[in-house]
Amino acid sequence: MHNPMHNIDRRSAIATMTALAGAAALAPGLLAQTAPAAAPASAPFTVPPLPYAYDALEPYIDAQTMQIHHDKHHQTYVNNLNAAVAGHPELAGKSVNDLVANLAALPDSIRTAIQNNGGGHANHSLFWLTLGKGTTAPSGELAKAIDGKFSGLSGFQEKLTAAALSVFGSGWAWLVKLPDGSLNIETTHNQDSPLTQGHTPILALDVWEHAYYLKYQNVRASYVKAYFSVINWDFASSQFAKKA
Ligand code: MN3
Repeated sequence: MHNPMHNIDRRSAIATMTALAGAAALAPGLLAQTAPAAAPASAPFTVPPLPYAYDALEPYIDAQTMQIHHDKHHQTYVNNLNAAVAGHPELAGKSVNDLVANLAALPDSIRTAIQNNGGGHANHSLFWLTLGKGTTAPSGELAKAIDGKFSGLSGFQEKLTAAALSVFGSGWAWLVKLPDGSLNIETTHNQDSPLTQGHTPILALDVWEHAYYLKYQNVRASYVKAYFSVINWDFASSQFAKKA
């Protein structure tokens, strides 16, 4: 079921962001005078709207999990990230991916906060995009690369599953593109991002318990199995095709 309220909220949120972005580009001083509550300089980061309804991934990922995960967990990372960069005008204008890719360049006092909360924002923003229903297989260069590296989709599934189940505690399993253009499967702990290692995420699999506990409880393996039914291969294929 499509929730019309959700769409209206999303449209108006997009319209507001677009208007603010346009106003900021044209007259940043004016924006600060006229719309301080909507876009305070101290809160540059926002949670991107889900590109589908909360229940779009049912029955594999349930609507309640999606709603709490997106609206509460992701929002908390964004709030904490905004708090971390407040008072650091030298970081203004940097994207979250920039921040996470260059942790070593950050002030000591906020590096860990950016690692955890910038990572949380970057990782979840990508996670939502890598999910979807309707595309069943990788295409183009990604399809060839998966065949070459993993001897096909089932080999890939086996390897990503093993990686996801190997994460002790909270973390992520990833399909990434390495700087030499090849594919790799890796894991990160907590909210660490492959971007910090210079790797480009192609697929993101959140294995924190908050990603699956309501529906799957302690059985991470069932959630990981279900994940393979809701991979947005169109997105993954386009992500792989992007220049590093
Ligand atoms: Mn999560």
